[in-house]
Amino acid sequence: MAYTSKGFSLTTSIMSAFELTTDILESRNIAADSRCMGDRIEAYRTREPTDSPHLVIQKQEGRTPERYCVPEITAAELNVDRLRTAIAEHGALLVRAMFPQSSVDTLIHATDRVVDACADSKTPNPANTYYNPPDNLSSIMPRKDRELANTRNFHCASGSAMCVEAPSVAEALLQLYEAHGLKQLMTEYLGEPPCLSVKKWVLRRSILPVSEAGWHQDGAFMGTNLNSLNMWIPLNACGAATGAPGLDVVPQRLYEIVSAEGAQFNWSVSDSLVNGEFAEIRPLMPQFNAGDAFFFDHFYLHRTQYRTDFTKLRYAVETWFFGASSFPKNQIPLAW
Ligand SMILES: O=C(O)CCC(=O)C(=O)O
Repeated sequence: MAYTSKGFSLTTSIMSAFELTTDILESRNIAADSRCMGDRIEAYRTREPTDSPHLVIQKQEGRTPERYCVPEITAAELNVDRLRTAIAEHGALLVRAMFPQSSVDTLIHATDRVVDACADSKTPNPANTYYNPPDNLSSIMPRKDRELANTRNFHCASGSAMCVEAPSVAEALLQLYEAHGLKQLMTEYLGEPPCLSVKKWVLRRSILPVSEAGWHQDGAFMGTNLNSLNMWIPLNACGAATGAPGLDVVPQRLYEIVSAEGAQFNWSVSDSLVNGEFAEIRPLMPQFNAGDAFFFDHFYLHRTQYRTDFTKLRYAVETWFFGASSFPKNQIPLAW
């Protein structure tokens, strides 16, 4: 891909030369992967974001979409223009069948193994594909061991785990994303090479019954003077009335962080505010299929789908990408 004064000149072509199988995953060199992940984290230890990033989504005064919805396209239709237009007009884009079932099955198995290994991390275990945290995880956190322990406890309680706990899984995911054209797409979208984040790259397996997680915009704790894109990959059918928790979303492009007044946390938004302020737009609960890719940024208002009668687990991978110079330092960036 060539970078010219007008930006990146090639549109993204989606490739799929590499698919992730458990055999491929388990044949990786776990020591090399752990070193590599450690180096990716180290690359950002002293790096600070620019104070004045060029924001890739600019506020469009007075522009309202024809209808409030979650726009959908197929993987073959995905390119940077479609992505940027959807995020600017609707706040999100749902790409159907981005990843094939073989990779999805491998990731469900990997998520089970990583989440279980993290929950059981006090039991001594030889380093393996599914658990081998890089040595610098504690020292990179601003409050060191305390912050790492809090982050791990938070994940453990919600059935999730940071991808970097299992560097071989993380490296294999990067390979999978690159094979599907996502590194190029993110570079084009963000206007510079992407980085990822230790804290916001998460393997998720829901716990039932689902507890009421607050409506939120990730910008409330990441900051907003940055460029971001989350790719949320459901690994099984979820949302709507599937019986497995998806995401509830407010299908609108927002440019500000909504007030936390009356909410449970200082970064969340109360139910009554969502139902009052966004009554006309009406929150949606889309149906997601295994291997879809749901893109949104730090202004999108959403929550883990909440109802009391879910009967099925939901697996997902959450991966946030940021500009290499416009990242939230508090989420612990790492190089791609
Ligand atoms: O997977 C979930 O339920 C929550 C995901 C989320 O909040 C996010 O990706 O920002």
